[in-house]
Amino acid sequence: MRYLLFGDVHSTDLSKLERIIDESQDPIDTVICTGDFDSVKAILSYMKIKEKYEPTGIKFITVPGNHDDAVYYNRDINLSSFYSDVTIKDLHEKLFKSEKARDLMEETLGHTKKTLKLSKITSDISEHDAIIIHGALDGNMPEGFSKKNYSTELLTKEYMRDMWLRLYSDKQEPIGFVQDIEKSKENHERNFRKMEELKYRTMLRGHDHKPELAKKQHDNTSFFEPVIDRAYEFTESTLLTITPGAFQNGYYATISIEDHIRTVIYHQIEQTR
Ligand SMILES: [Mn+2]
Repeated sequence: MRYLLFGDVHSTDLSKLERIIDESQDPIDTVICTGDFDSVKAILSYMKIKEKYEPTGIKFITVPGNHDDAVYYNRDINLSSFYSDVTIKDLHEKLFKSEKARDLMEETLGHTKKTLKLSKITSDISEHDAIIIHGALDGNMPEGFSKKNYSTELLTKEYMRDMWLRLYSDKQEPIGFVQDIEKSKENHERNFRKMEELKYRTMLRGHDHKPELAKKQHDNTSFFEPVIDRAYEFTESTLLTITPGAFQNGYYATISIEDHIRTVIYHQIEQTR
């Protein structure tokens, strides 16, 4: 079984997915999207792909991101790092003018996380399931929420945390932002503990735009930036968190499962925006 994982679309046209699906060496069985579409155009390009490939037997799984929630509910979040001239209100109004795009958002927003029976596909021997989520089960919430749109009560809701929790953490240094390794490690450890508690062996996620692979083996948590196009193999005793990076920057990942071995490959295509 081969899964295609991508997310953090941020207005990118998704027609390039066609080539990825058509030219994949092993056929793709399931396309998994972790959201953050932003624009109606991006949503409609996704639906076009979905409508083309679903009849061929490819399954599509979509979970929403914090941006999808913000656009749908018109909750203002700072978009300045994404667009110079677009506001959430603009995106919200456009969404509500497109019945088709709004339908997909309503369908996905009803379910903020999904589980996938990765193991049951290749074997009857029970293995832990995978979870698909935009943010994480534990980690750190970004700072600077607008009190008007994000009440304390709303931020403590589980579905909201699922979409906002970050694992990658950074801190400001004189030369700019650098990864806060200690904080990132603590986030990964907390998230893995939650995965163990809920019996998930694999997490497929987005939200953090940098590609990252985190693993927990024999109580030892580590994470790294994967080399593009290199195959990483994991036996069933390893817990995995797979963050493909933003599709906005051309990143996606494929995961293959065979004889209980999960093979993960990170890919990057040209920037599509
Ligand atoms: Mn996000």
